[in-house]
Amino acid sequence: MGITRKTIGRFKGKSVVAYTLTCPSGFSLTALNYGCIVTELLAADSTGEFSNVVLAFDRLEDYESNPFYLGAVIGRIAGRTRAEGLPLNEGANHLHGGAAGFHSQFFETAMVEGEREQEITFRRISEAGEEGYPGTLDVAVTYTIRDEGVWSITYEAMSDTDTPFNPTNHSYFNLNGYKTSILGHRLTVASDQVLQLDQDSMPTGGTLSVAGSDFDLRKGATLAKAKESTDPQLSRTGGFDHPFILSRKEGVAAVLQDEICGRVLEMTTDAKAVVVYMGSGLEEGYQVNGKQLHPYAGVCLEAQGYPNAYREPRFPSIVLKAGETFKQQTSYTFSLAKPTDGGTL
Ligand code: FUC
Repeated sequence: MGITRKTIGRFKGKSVVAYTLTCPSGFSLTALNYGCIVTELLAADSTGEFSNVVLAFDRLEDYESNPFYLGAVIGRIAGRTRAEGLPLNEGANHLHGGAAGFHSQFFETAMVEGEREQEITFRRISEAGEEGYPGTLDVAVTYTIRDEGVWSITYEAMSDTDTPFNPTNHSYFNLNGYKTSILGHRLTVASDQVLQLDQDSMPTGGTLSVAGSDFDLRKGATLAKAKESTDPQLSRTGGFDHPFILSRKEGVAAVLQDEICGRVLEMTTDAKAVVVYMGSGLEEGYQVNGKQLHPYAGVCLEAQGYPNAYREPRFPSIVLKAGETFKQQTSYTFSLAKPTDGGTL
């Protein structure tokens, strides 16, 4: 119970510290002061066995470059942005805050230990000009875990100049601890529309109704269905790698279930969209959770504003005005399925 800290290595001449937050039930989260990377999230299955339900590299050094952004906080802007002056790190695009985005930066830490709740806040100053962004941004990311199986992420930020800000968390969930791929997981999303993507996965500015398509997750579907889909939007990306516009401001935005182990993950958020990424681009040659990494080893549920909103006037703005406070919260709640749960939103 409580919070422990352990220095586990050095990146860029600085100590990498792992903080482990543990609740009385055994629900536990471990995160690094580098990229706010979540390396372990222990949740119980229906037999009471705890497994790490996020993908984690076995070798610490793989986190220094972290090609798949495993477990990291993404900033200043999540997803793909038409570069137009921002540094390129994926073809002609600026992706996930650039090569030296938040995922590869050190943060200061502060902790609050409680009986049934543990909290850690990661904070850093992103200097004006960092990765091409205007304004000095003071950013804080707080992870709170609660005994009943809730992990909440709260983002807070303030800038001295107008600047785009659209953070997310890039944890890859696998509810059975990577005993199998995520293709058998069932996903439900409260979304009537997705953003249409072009050949480079950049939003075109258009939206597509989910009705009658394999994007319709309002009653849930297995992720295998999206991988096998002949919808041109899905076959190009090998399944979901798309922003779903969230239809409701309140309530559960998404539910992920694995019937084999019985774990259920519910996501709530005040963000406007969730990018569902099924890990089609995950590559062999890395060890995660004690075995070889494969495509579809994990699925990301990245709550955020619309990708490319910085360049697309039709999308809700992601510009944080000078002196204003940004606040966004996303929670992931773990529970166990009752046999009759249908996963309908
Ligand atoms: C996701 C995706 C990308 C990418 C990456 C690692 O958020 O949208 O396509 O490959 O992260």
